[in-house]
Amino acid sequence: MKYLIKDLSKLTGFDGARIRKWQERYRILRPERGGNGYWYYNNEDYIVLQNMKRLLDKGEKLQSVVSLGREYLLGMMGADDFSEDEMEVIKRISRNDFESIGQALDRQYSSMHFTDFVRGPVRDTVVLIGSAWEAGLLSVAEEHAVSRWLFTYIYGKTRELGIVDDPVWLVAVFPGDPHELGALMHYALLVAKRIPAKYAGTLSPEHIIDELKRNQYRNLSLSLVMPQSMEKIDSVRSKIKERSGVKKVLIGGRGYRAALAERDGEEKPQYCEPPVLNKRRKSALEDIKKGTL
Ligand code: B12
Repeated sequence: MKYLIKDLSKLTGFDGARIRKWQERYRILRPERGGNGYWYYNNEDYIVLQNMKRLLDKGEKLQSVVSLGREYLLGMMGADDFSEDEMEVIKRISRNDFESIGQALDRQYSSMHFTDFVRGPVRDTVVLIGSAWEAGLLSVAEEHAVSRWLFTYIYGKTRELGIVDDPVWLVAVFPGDPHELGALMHYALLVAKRIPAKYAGTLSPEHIIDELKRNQYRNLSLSLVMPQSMEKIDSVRSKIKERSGVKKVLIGGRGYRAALAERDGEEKPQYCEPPVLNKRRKSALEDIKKGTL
């Protein structure tokens, strides 16, 4: 994945001028220059900035943080961040052994309600996949394979609740957001409430509008995980509402919660808390404090 400086700025909250200054002064980012003159940053640059942000948010001084260097900042999240059980799941993913993950999930499902199952073990698995990928413990191919498997697993369990005819509620991913599993979980929770819903996945606004016009939908849910401005959210919502005639367009997910918090002037929610407290990060902080770095 390639990012422009404005993407990185949106994702990390650092403004573009600051990112460029750090790039030139500290050489901790390694963007490539495109033929059009734009700088293209990669996922590692994003992780470096994300980890810098974590340390700066904790009150560390910029000089101490940049003195850690690119490699250190990149490696701040690693196997140490995950519990033994989580590492076991990650190893199984790497071996393509999805069956045993499914069996473990099934065992948990057998002792709880579907809703708690989705909000608990299923959610934990989704977050684990994302965190392991971000930590570099899963390759892109492994993440794709397991996300696809998990999709089928959740969809299958939802269908077991019974097929509801004549859907009145459409569920889609907020256009442009790459996180599909959050939308699927929302769909699963609607079906658990016996709401006749249909899962549409990732669609452009035009295709969402076409689908809404073709059927008797009353509501549309859009699931938003990435941060997005309230202006953009409102414009997508009103465009779809006006052109499709659907009664209600609901937006939800962590990206929407963040937009609401920003609009109301609240502190942005903290993202991506590591699964367990990071030992290496803890020792990095101690080293900074002792001045031994
Ligand atoms: C899983 C995950 C991934 C998976 C996605 C798998 C998939 N196919 O869905 C993968 C690994 C592919 C991924 C990729 C990326 N991700 Co990601 N990802 C995550 C992770 C771990 C979970 C997000 C998620 O799926 N949440 C869904 C559920 C669990 O939560 P939810 O949104 O609140 O939804 C619930 C409810 O709100 C409700 N709900 C959902 N929708 C709706 C709608 C309505 C109307 C209602 C009422 C309710 C409702 O139902 C759900 C169940 O209760 C988060 C970090 C985290 N800890 O959350 C990062 C995170 C969202 N990702 C992030 C980013 C940046 C990315 C990338 C762009 C790059 C990167 N380095 O990570 C790439 C995109 C790649 C691409 N292709 O473009 C960032 C966003 C940064 C930010 N500032 O917010 C996060 C926060 C991680 C971080 N670095 O801090 N990611």
